[in-house]
Amino acid sequence: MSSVINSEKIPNNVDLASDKKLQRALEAWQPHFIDWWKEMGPEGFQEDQVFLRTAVSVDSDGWAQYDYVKMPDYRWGIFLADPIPDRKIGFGDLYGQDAWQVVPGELRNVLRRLIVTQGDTEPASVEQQRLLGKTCPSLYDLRNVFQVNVEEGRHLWAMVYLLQSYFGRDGREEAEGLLERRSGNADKPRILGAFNEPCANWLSFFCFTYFTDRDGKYQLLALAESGFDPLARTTRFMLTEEAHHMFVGESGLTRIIERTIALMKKNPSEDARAEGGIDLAMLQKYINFWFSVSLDLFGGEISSNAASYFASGVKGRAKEEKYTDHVVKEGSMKIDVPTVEGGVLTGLRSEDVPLRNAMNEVLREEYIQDSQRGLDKWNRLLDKEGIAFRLSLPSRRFHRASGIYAGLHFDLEGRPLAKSEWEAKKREWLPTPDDDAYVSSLMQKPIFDPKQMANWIAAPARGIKGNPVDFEYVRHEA
Ligand code: BYC
Repeated sequence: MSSVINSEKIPNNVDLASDKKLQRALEAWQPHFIDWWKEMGPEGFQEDQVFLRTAVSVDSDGWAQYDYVKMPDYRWGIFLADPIPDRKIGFGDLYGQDAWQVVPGELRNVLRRLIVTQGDTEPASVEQQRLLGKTCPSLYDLRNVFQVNVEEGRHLWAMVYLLQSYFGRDGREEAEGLLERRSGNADKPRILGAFNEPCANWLSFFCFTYFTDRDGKYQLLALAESGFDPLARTTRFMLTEEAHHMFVGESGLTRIIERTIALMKKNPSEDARAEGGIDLAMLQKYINFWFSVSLDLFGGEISSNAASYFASGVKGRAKEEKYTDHVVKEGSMKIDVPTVEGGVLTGLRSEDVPLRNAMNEVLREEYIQDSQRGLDKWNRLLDKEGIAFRLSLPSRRFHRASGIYAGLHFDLEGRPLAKSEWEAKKREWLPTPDDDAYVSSLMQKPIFDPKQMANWIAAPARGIKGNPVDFEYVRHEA
């Protein structure tokens, strides 16, 4: 094996040492990945020693190692969750048949497209977050964004492994394409909307990891059911890492709220902004934005693509085992479909949509309920502290850019609005350039002293892997 592609440098459980075809493909791709990482990965920290977790096996009680590492030397590995012996397809028309160990010819294009779409989001998120280090609120948070970034890098490797091992030449070309598109670039954008949105400050980052990474959780859960067994096994292991990314989002937003409460209490008129903090109304606007762009990631409410993914055994529902009917030839879901006359939105009509065509909505519904948990927790915190403000999720119809509500206007409760009403109100509901400027103004300077925390966020309750909060998680040469 070449000096770059070996099992020491690339931890794996896919027998890379004896897979000549995969070695050759990775040999061609890996240097491009490193070039991409150096160009588009975290800017200004590539030489630092960072206390990172690296996946080294799939054992549930010892899958990761923690140590200082320079990010370009991170050991991005390839892991599939352990096989389930004699696994069967768990849903759709082929329910009960053997899962596929190779790609069925007739499903090749569809599977490739899903794997490319999933793979595209991973480097996109690294690109979106590449400047955040320059304004970090603490070394603890700096390490967390880098941890998220290297693991998104590993998730890219996971999809590249599938493309290179199972999709021949087109797969290798797609693997290159994943390094060529760029988040937010008008000529070669990333595939899905939310991954082209700027994630320019830490409030956006925590909303992104709370809301957008949670779409990742649900999409991975749905792909973990796939009849294509290597995809199911890869995504099952990715979910282990994804949990930490959502923890970063949930704990980050919780810490912002804790700090805002403390600043409100300090101020005679409960004005967190006057104390250099993030007011709750601002947080609500960011929630409105990131929740709505993340809802778009689930695809159309009524989707023949989703129906055929389900029918053919390619993509199931999250935790398919909790349902009783896995074939779903019958049954429907009520969906509020907009009624439009002469280009004007007139209202909503409840329609019974065959359940297979509503699979995107089934997943979106679970995602909404899961997202609500954090809001409930934050509202309990506000209540306990005697603060009347309540945070809420906007309606699923609010500010949508894909699906049946796209291009139409709804208020936060989902009531139809005329365009002029929307134009008059949207500044109250979504972050304006002035809001972004205010949030960014709080985050002008990075904090590299392990004993300090930015003024707008509370310290976490505990550090990483048993270390104290003020541990030197990143050894940064200023
Ligand atoms: N933006 O039938 P439809 C993650 C396209 S996040 C732009 O409604 P379908 C992560 C769609 O491709 C998880 N285009 O949707 C998180 C289709 O195009 P064509 C990522 C969009 O096919 C944080 C057309 O619109 N994983 O892991 O059911 C950090 C109509 O399609 C959008 C996946 O997404 C959009 N938002 O697709 C790091 C899983 N939505 O056919 C990582 C793989 C739809 O007309 N992807 N379109 O050209 C899928 O399962 C599906 O492609 C979708 C929905 C869920 C995206």
